Amino acid sequence: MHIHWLQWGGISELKNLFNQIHENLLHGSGICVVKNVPIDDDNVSYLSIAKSFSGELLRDSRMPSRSLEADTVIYRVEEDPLNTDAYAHSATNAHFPLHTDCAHFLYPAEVVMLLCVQPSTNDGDGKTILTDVDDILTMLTEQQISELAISRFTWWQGTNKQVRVPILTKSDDGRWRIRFNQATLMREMNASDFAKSSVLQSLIEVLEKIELNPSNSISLTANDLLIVHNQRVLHGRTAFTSNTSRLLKRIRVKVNDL
Ligand SMILES: O=C(O)CCC(=O)C(=O)O
Ligand SMILES: [Fe+2]
Repeated sequence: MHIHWLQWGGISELKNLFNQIHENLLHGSGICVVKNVPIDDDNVSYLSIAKSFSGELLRDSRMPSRSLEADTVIYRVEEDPLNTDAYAHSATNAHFPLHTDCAHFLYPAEVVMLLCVQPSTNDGDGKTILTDVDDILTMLTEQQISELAISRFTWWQGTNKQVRVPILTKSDDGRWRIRFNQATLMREMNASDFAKSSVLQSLIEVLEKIELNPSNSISLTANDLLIVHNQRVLHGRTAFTSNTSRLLKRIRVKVNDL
């Protein structure tokens, strides 16, 4: 994985900063970290970057009990002792395996932003794990790739909505895209069909290997803003010690041109 490191240079430099982020997400590695993004109660700098995409800032309405900010577009990723949703890794201190945000949506957000307000106070835990689809594909066989690109997996089977789409798709520019979240897929497919699928088990083994390679993880520090192309890069995090006040603020954006 390759990270494009950038610096916040104030509102006057926003256009230039945004152009570099956009260019990276469009043609580059799909992973940027902007350093020194100021944090204030109104999230002014953070929202100014998010709004530069001219896309739709998505609300996470799934968990009304969670604290939300800025007209509910900012979701606080923090350990929540009151959380009872077993699928809401973001509200726990547990390991969150490599995944796509909104993997079960018909159209997952193209951009996921995570602003680190406070890292875990325990050095070396709560690390961010990143990998891009091309690195994953180098560890799969041709046969596995074509199965992942052809099989329509059951991502969601709600009454008014069904989402049955492959894990790998090719976009018009010939680049691969990926959607994956093992917990949500297992929930919809049922555990025994999920366990019987050898291609899914192989993919999970590959992702576990990627997670174990230290060169695929970084420790975000306060004021670091991670921006990933959510359809080309998987992200996750290692477990962290409970009660360490780790806090990230998350924004998801639907962007037509990415
Ligand atoms: O806690 C993290 O570092 C990642 C959180 C995350 O991936 C999410 O909330 O979707
Ligand atoms: Fe996520």
